[in-house]
Amino acid sequence: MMARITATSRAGTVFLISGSFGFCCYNVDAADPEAGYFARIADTSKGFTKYTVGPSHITAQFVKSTGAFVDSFTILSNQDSDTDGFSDGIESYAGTDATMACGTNAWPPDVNNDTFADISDVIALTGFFGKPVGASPNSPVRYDFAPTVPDGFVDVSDLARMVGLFGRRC
Ligand SMILES: [Ca+2]
Ligand SMILES: [Ca+2]
Ligand SMILES: [Ca+2]
Repeated sequence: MMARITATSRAGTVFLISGSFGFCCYNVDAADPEAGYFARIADTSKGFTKYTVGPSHITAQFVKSTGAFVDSFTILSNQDSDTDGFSDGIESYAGTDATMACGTNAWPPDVNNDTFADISDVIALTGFFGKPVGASPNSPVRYDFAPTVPDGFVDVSDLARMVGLFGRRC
């Protein structure tokens, strides 16, 4: 069983119940007066929650062993220490340096590290377009730097953010 209460930034505490073993599963009563407090809930899957923790973010992903339930969320810092337009949280998540605005793995849209956001970066990103973050052939996390809380996919929000900076130098 897996249940989660809101993960909206600054919305308060996140409660996560993740059943890893034992008898599966007690039925969830959707009419229960407390059911509405849960952002995601399921009574059909067993599994565990994998946490990925960086200096300015935490990502939690439900890894199922039975059933089909899918859930993940990220909590991150909105501070931007190097004032490069990308929060420490996004940089922590994507693996760029949150204290360096320019250079190797320093500015999220400059995926080829040549200090420009240009067509080479767009081509590199479109190579993973539509893919979730994960092991090959999925996308490296480096390409998932949008929206404000990255969503685990390389899609139009990442491309739009990159194209919005097209031609700029970090
Ligand atoms: Ca930054
Ligand atoms: Ca570049
Ligand atoms: Ca994304």
